[in-house]
Amino acid sequence: MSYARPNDKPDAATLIAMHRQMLLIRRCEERLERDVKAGNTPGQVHLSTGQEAVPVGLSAHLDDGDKITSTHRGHGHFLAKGGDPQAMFAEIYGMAEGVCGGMGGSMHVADVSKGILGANGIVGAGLAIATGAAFAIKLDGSDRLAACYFGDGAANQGVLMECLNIASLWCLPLLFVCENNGYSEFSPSNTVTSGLIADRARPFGVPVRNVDGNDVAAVWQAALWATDHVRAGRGPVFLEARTYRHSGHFSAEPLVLDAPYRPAGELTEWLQKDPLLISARAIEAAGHASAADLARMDAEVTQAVTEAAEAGLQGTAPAGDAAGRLMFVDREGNA
Ligand SMILES: Cc1ncc(C[n+]2csc(CCOP(=O)(O)OP(=O)(O)O)c2C)c(N)n1
Repeated sequence: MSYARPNDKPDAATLIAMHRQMLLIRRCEERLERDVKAGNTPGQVHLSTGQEAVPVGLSAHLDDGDKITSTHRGHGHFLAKGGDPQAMFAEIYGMAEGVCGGMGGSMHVADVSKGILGANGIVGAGLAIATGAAFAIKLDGSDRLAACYFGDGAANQGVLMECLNIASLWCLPLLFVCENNGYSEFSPSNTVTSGLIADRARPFGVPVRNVDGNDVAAVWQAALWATDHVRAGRGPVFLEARTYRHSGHFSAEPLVLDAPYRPAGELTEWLQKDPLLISARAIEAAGHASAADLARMDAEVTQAVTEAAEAGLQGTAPAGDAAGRLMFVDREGNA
């Protein structure tokens, strides 16, 4: 029995909503890049500009009851899952009004009420957390699922094998989502990764699909197959989305057009395949909206992002004892 519905395509409203969501992520991260330069953030950020289609195409099939785990490059995962932009900005600025009280910053944005179990600075750690979340869902007997985002670099961590094994054995409702952007920090994948990443799932009997991670409609379609499969109780699936980060690995890196570890012209080539361009072309070609409509949408989103960031900057510094209070609880669980 196949759970694939290859002819199902996102309708006009979904395409437009996904375009808006990708714009939101892009404009938030562009703002963050400027914030780092302006000294508004206590630390650095890892941007996912260019990779927006993956979390947006998947999140269209998720709601607050579904869980995600994220990576060090997690702003897009957070926003696509419905995380609040202002609370994210405040968090990254280190403010008490931040989504984690200003204690986590960019690499730990989390909002459990939205099923966002957190970004994570430890490469591959989200895999095990999502596997645990999927086990909890299974014990609860609900039709929820857990999805773990991880990079091509994380695909070389042993924890991936452990999670594939147990998720398959216990038929867990778990969606593995590899965002293959071709680089692990400053190392091209072909210098650190052997074989094909999706092939790592096959010996465990986990179904695999490769998808163009810059085409949000393609991701939406693959995610429809994946979420149908998982929700039907058929066990885990593995998506490998090929994409590319426009930015450097992190914001401390000089953002030259072609960084020394990238072949000349590679970024320019990928900019022609920008997920926003692909999505805009598809929407316009289908007559769902005009270029002028999309430009208006962009202006609205940009304005909302500016307001969210400025409001975040007006926050207050966390109280001196806040970290201690969040670290320790008494026997009754009170902070
Ligand atoms: C366990 C662990 N090892 C090494 C690092 C250092 N590190 C930070 S990001 C990164 C590369 C991750 O590459 P990938 O998983 O492909 O994600 P991307 O940065 O491309 O999004 C490494 C090795 C780390 N944070 N955690």
